[in-house]
Amino acid sequence: MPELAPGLFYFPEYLSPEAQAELRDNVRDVVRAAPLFQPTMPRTGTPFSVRMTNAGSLGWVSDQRSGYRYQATHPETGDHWPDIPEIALKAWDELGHYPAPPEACLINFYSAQAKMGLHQDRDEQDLDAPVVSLSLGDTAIFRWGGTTRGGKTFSLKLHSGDALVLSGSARLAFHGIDRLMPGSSSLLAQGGRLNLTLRRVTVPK
Ligand code: MD3
Ligand code: FE
Repeated sequence: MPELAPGLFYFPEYLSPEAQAELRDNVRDVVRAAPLFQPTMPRTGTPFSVRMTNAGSLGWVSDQRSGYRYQATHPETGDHWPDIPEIALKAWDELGHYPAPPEACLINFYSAQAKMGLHQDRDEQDLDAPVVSLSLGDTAIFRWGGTTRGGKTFSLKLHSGDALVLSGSARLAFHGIDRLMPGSSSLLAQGGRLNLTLRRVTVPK
């Protein structure tokens, strides 16, 4: 199991080409039920360049007024989120090694120009649970560092089908996506990249 840093595990080509195509189609169905929305930053209202949706009992959302949070319903339609795709649940079971199921599957869609600045994921109550990430479509330059801002950082190309597990001290690492490599994958007909992150939000009983 390749550990790139303490708690950061990398599984290149974890999903077969067939599984990638199936998961892509599952995400298309999720997006039909729960359309992509463009989150905005707390206080400033600056929009993210990444569009998002969720599957699961809870989904991550953000807007200027109420900030970052998890909620059971889509911010625009008010509907409950669709179920998490089977392939993603299987990845959590195989890679997460955690005794409770994920509650949220955040789905990020990157167009060719989209990026995500360095940040920590701290909106979950259960910070002992891992995060499992699955990449589909165009290759992205992923960057991560330590648990404080301004330290040394490292980068890694995430290809379609790759999985990452963030656990232990990597769970609170700063991380982001510098840029995409447009045209690097033919999985998504219109190009771009999908990233699914499976998360436990509440502390299991
Ligand atoms: C390291 N997503 O959704 S995935 C995010 O590719 C997010 O869309 C990026 O950062 C993306 O919050 C990176 C890899 C990842 C996901 C969650 C992490 C790395 C992480 C949580 C803690 C530390
Ligand atoms: Fe993140």
